[in-house]
Amino acid sequence: MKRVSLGLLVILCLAGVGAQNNAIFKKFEYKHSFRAPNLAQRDGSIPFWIVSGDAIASGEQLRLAPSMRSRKGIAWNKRSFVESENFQIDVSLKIGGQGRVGADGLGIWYTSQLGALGPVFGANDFWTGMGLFLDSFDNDGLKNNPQVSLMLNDGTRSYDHHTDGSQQIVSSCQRDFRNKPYPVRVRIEYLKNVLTVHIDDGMQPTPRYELCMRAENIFLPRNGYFGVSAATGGLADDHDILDFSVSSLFGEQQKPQPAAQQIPLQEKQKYDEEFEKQMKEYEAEQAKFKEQHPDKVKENEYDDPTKFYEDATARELRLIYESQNAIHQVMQNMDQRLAQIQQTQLTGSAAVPQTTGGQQQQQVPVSGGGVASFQPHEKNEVIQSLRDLTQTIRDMKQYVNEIFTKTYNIDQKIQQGGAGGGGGADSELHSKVDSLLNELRVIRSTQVQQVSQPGKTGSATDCSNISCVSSTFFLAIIFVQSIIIVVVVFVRSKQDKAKFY
Ligand SMILES: [Ca+2]
Ligand SMILES: [Ca+2]
Repeated sequence: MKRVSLGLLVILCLAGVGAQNNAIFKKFEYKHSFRAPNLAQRDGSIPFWIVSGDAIASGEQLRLAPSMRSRKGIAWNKRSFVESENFQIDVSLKIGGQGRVGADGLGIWYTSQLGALGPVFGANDFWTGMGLFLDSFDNDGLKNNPQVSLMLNDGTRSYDHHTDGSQQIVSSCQRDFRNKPYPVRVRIEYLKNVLTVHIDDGMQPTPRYELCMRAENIFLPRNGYFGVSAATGGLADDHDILDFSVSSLFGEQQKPQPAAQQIPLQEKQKYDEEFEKQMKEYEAEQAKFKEQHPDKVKENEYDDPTKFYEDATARELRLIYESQNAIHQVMQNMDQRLAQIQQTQLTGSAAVPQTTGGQQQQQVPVSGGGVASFQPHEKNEVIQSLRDLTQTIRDMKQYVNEIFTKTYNIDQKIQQGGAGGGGGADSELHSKVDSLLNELRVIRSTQVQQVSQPGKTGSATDCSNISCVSSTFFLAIIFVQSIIIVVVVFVRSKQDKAKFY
C-alpha cells in the first residue's frame, strides 16, 4: 500500500510552482528522498540510499552522528539524479546537544560521484560538486558560527577547517541552528544556474523561511548524487535528518509530455479507487481490533516515546518551573505564619486590658489557644524580635549579595588570568616571592659578615635588652612563608588550567 501511495504522490506532485518563475513545474522524486515516519526499513537501510560510518537510520530519523566524540556518518543516494538539470532539496534536520557550543556540523551534498567517509563534516575531501555546510564550531575564532556556508569544488581543493573555509566558500550566512524546539528546515533551490538557500529558524511547527544566500552562475555536475554527512570532534552534537525531499524542477519547454500526463490521469483514478478501498478496509480492521482488544489499544498508545521522554530544553524549563514553584510555596507558608503571629498579637493586645498581671509566659504563643494573659512587655518583646528577624534577613540578603559579587569578581579575574596566559595576580605573587628571596639574601649576607667579624658583636649584645628573634628561627619563618606562597601559586595556576580546559 505504501508503494501505491508513493506512486500517487509522484503523480500528484506534478504541479506548477513559483509565481515569480513563470511556468516552473515541480515533481517530487521519491527515489532521491526519504522522510519520517517509515524513513528506514526494519534492517536500518533506506531504499535507494547507502548508509555508512556511525550513521544509524530508524523509522523516525537518520542519525548521521550521535553526540559522542569523534564520530562521523554519511548517507548517499545510490541513484544519480537524471530526471532534470534543476532541483529543489527540502531538508528537515535537528542538530543539538548539552553543550553551549557544539561540533563539528552537517553537510548536504550534490556531487558527481558517490561520497565516502572523510574529514569534511564526515564526508570525503576533494569532491566535485557542491557542499552546503552547517558548521557549528568556530575554528577561526571570528565569532561567526554556527554558520551555513556553500562551497563548490572541482575535485582539486581541500576544505580548510582551520579557517572554516572562509577563503573557499561561495557564500555564507550566520544562523543558529542548534537546539531548536522544532526541526530546522533548509531549502536549496538550483534553477537556471542560480542557487538559493533558505533557512527556517526552527521556532515554530510551520516553516518560516529566510533567505540565507543567493549565488548566480553556479554550474553543478549533471547526473550527480545527493548526500548528507555529519561529524563530531572533541565536542559533540546529535545530527539528525528527519526529512530529505528532492523535487525536480522543469521550465516551460522541459515540462513533462502531455501524453505522459494523460496516462497517469487514467491511472490516478484507478489508484484513487484502490486507495479509498484499502483505506476503508484498514479503518474497518482497526475499529474491529479496537472492539476486540480494548486493552491492547491502550498499550499501543504507550509506544509513543514523546510521552515518556523530554528533550534537554524542556527538562531544564521544567526544573526551573518546579524550583520556582517550591520557592513560591515556601513564601506562602511564611506569609501564613506571619499572619498567624499577627493574629496572635492582636488577640493578645485585646486581652491586655482584661488581664491584671497574670502569670508570665516566657515563650511566644504560636497558636490561638492560651493567649489570654499576654503582657504588654511580652508584646514589645515579640515586636522587637520580629524587627531583629527582619534586620537579620536584610543582613543575610546583603551577605548573599556580597558573596555573589565577590564570586563574580573572582570568576572574572580567573577568566582574565586564563585568557592572558598566566595572569596578573600570579605575576604579582611571583614578584613578592622574588622580593622575599632578596631579603633572605641580604639577611644571609649580614649573618655571614657577623660570623666573619666576631669582635663586632654589638648587635648580639644589644639583644639582651630587646626580645630578639634568633636568626635561625627568623630564617625558618621566612622559609615556611616562601613555601606557602609557592604552594598557593601552584594551586592557583592548577585551578586556572582545570577551568579553561
Ligand atoms: Ca568549523
Ligand atoms: Ca568561524
